[in-house]
Amino acid sequence: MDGFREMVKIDREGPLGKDVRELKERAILFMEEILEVGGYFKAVEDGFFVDSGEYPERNGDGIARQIEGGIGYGFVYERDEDYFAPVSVHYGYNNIPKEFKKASEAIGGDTFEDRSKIQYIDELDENDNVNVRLKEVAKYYDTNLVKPEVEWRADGTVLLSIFLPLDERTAEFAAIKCGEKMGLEDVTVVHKQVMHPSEGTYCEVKGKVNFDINIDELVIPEKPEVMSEAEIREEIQDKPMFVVAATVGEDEHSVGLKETLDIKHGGIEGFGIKYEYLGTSCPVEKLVDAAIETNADAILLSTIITHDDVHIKNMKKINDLCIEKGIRDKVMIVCGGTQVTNETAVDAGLDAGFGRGSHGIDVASFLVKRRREMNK
Ligand code: B12
Repeated sequence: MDGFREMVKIDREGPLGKDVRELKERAILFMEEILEVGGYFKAVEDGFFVDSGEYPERNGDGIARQIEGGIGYGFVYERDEDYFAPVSVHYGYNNIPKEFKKASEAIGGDTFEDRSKIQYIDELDENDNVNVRLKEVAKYYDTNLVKPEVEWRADGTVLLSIFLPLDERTAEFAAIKCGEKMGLEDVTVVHKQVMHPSEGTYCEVKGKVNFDINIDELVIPEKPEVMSEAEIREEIQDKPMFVVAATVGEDEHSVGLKETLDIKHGGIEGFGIKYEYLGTSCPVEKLVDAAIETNADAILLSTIITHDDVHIKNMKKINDLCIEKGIRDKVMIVCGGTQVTNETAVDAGLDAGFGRGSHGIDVASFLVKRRREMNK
């Protein structure tokens, strides 16, 4: 490495500083002995490397390899002068004739370039050969049907993660049973790990499903269009926005809301939106009063806990309170949380809901668009 000596310096005060001269001498003597015994390969055969002794001492635990032995021995040939391989990817010397731009031109393209050249080997078994196997899955080629796959087209293979409060051995067989009860075939445990002996075992289970899915029948909600960062910033610069935010009820989970708000986590603050964070376990009444006092454009509430549908109850409650206090048509109400979906929030009377994996830009984009709709 160029300039290595400038980058790395021996600590002259430390043990290496004292030993460096001796180490160099031992290294030179070691290399002299390599030459004496007949060179590098002979030294390997004699177990010079990686003997744990301090040269010239030897502990006899070096990794020895025979010169005339091992896989591949005797099968390495030097290439002829006119060696030429008509392939698309080639490492090392390939004597491509001048008339070709690339080697595979010599055969009009190889099997990577022209798939029709692939010769399937018919195993001569009329019930089990590649054509029969391809026919079985023909309905999954260029159609709307899809089946999970891992090893080959539409093999139905899936992987599941299962945690069981059991010891390793019992968990393995319980996990197989779980897989079978879930309707999987050929169930095996491909990985298991004891989390803590007092907790239990995490298992990864492999199995096969026997169904397929018609993607035409899927009901996929439209993906909301998110504005660009520049567009949002520009709009907020022209027309500032202020929001109040808190986790409500008895909810102490603050991480998700802080991620949504804070500039450091790509939150709405980064687009110029100002906020007042009222903290955790905030009564919805207090949040609504804060919105009135500050003339906020929006209320952002977070509800992670869902026991007894408390998240839906709090969403409905805040909507009702805003109606009661006469500000609902002036203020946007946006809710978020692990179990929150846009549908549950809108059904509860709010403007939008954001669940797991949502980002500050999604929320900022929504707020800007919704404010336009409300003509605020
Ligand atoms: C960290 C954590 C805690 C920490 C919280 C620390 C803190 N300061 O936040 C502590 C240890 C305090 C805690 C306590 C409890 N927890 Co807890 N906790 C978690 C855990 C492991 C991670 C939550 C988290 O931070 N996720 C990361 C963030 C980034 O994701 P997120 O919250 O989903 O937020 C994203 C979106 O949802 C959305 N979002 C969230 N809020 C908002 C708000 C708005 C306005 C918008 C637009 C978007 C938005 O955007 C975020 C970014 O994408 C979850 C399990 C899990 N893996 O989810 C359990 C979990 C949430 N906790 C749970 C439980 C039961 C509890 C306790 C009741 C346990 C107990 N028996 O004491 C207590 C309750 C305390 C209380 N009063 O709230 C359950 C909730 C079950 C349920 N469905 O109700 C969970 C799911 C664990 C479980 N599987 O049982 N917990």
